Amino acid sequence: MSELIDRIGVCVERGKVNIASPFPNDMKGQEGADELTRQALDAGVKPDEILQTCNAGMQRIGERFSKNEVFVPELLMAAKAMHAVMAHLKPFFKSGTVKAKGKFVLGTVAGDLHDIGKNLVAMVVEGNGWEVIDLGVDVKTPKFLDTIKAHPGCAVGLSALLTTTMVNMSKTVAEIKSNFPATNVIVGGAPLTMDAAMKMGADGYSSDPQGAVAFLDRLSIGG
Ligand code: B1M
Repeated sequence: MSELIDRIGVCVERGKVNIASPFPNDMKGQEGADELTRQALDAGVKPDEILQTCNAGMQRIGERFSKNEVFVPELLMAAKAMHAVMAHLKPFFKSGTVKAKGKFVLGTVAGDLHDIGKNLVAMVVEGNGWEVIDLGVDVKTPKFLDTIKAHPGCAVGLSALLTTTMVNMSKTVAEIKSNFPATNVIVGGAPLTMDAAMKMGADGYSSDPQGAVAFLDRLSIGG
């Protein structure tokens, strides 16, 4: 079983989406992230375990990208393979929703196109009973402000994966706080830290989706 799980991580790292995918050349004709994830779930592997191996695969491709061993096309294929896995995992993260605890407006900040982590946050938060209004990627401040206005009482989550877009995140947090001081804002994403989040004026920071749920649940019980 552990071999099957490892293979999913390798498929994500190598960008092997499914059996029909001709990329990468040396994996032509082999099953990909799509088929192997289905097999693993059918065999009773926990979705969390699959997610863990995929995150490790993403980590490896990121490190190779940093060393100039692979380039943007390889990152894109890795993201595509990750999406194939997530399509299978989504129902597990979403199950259990009963009645919305509140609204959570979520988006990746301006200039940033990374959405895999943000999508995971959306799934887990939704699965924990919150209505998620996902604004997508490269979300400019006015879009956040308009959405907050349209959904009074909502909480807001901002994601950033680039050190350069943390600057935009900071500006968006400031605008939200200046226009809607009572709105609770949580930030997250690989380059963020609690310290950076507090300096931006955010109310919370989490390094993972579960921490975002904990933050939101504290709000919903008035804590
Ligand atoms: Co980009 N990229 N990328 N990339 N990419 C990184 C982030 C990078 C670290 C790679 C590297 O150099 N090692 C680097 C950033 C360096 C930096 O600024 N510190 C980088 C770069 C430089 C770039 C480009 C500039 C490359 C170029 O064009 N020269 C470019 C920028 C494009 C843009 O955004 N304007 C770029 C492009 C891309 C792709 C489009 C090819 C693709 C994204 C596809 C997509 O998302 N649809 C991509 C990818 C895949 C990556 C890596 C390999 C993987 C990111 C990922 O999905 N991780 C990444 C390297 C790495 O992370 N090791 C890299 C898996 C995901 C589950 O984790 O997103 O961290 P993550 O989310 C986590 C937590 O952070 C947290 O929960 C999630 C689940 O645990 N979290 C939150 C996230 N948001 C949260 C919000 C919360 C709470 C928790 O509350 C609201």
